[in-house]
Amino acid sequence: MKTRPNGLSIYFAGAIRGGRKDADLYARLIDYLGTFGNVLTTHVGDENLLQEEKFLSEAAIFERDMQWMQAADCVIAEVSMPSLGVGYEIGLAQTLGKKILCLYRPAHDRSLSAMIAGNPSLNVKNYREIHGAEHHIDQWLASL
Ligand code: 6K6
Repeated sequence: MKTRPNGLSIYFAGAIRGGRKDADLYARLIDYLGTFGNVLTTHVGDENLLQEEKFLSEAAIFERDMQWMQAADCVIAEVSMPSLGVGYEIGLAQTLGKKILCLYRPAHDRSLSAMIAGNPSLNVKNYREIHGAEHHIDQWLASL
């Protein structure tokens, strides 16, 4: 976990069991977010850490993630790869009153769940490549 005194605590959500095709993208977004504050969930982009986490029980993973969610100032979710866990985290973040940014890459072979795309409490931003996502992050964080 990166630490930066007085920075934002950022909960980054991305698919794990939902599929790891975007893991490199998550890692790059997490690095970028680290320039704004503390990313609590760096493991989402880190394959080696995920190997280590195989030794944690599922209950311990859930409990730790719930504590990080409570502590987070904001939640940024990459939602292009459908994931039960990410959907759960977004719903919980909304219940807890967190600020939430969802980043989505449209593609011809998928469409974003209406539970996310149609939710007026979420900020959903479409992008094509990472610089577009970074631009959305800049603008959204500046507006908090
Ligand atoms: C390692 C190998 C198998 O499982 C692990 C460790 N698993 C997890 N560790 C930390 N966070 C997790 C883990 N599984 C899910 N999450 C949380 O749910 C993350 O914060 C992700 O944002 C989200 C991914 O959910 P799935 O349903 O795609 O796994």
